[in-house]
Amino acid sequence: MAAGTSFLRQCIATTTRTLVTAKSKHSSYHFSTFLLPLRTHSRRLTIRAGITNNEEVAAKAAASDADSGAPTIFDKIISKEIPSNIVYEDDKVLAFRDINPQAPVHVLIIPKLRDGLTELGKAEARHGEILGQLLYAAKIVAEKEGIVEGFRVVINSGASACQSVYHLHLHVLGGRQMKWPPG
Ligand code: DGP
Repeated sequence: MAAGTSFLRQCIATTTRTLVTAKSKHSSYHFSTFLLPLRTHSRRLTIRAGITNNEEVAAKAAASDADSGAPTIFDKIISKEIPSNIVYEDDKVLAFRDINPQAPVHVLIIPKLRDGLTELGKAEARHGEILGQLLYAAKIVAEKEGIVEGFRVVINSGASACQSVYHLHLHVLGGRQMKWPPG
């Protein structure tokens, strides 16, 4: 009985995270639409929980390959092997629109040379200059996109932050009211 209750609580907690994610990605989804069936049908509960876990599982899978040195999709974007919608570029950084935008403005900024920066958590003192350049590029992008009066810069570092591409990148988000805390 106690174990069953604990399992149910865990499922509801997982599901709640799913709902937050779903709402942020598809603003037409409403919390109550999901929550009621989830409380009454444990089968659906499992299905919904799977949505969140996919994101987390994908992030963990990406993390397991993070230090292999293998090129990422961003290397192909830098080399223009695959197309992207470039917003800003200089000799050190590239800024392009995210393929899966979470706001009216959602731009990724990456260093052209990864130099060990698979994630922010791998930064060393020698990376100070490029880290500053990336942040300054975020301000330039915000200006170019007309959101400099209010924007958010996000760096997901590591699997528990759901980082999915292991080439350091800043997300520049804006064009809508941001909420806090983030999911
Ligand atoms: P993160 O989860 O913090 O590692 O963010 C990675 C972002 O990269 C994610 O928001 C989607 C974006 N992304 C992945 N593949 C591509 C791509 O091929 N093109 C573009 N423009 N963005 C991509």
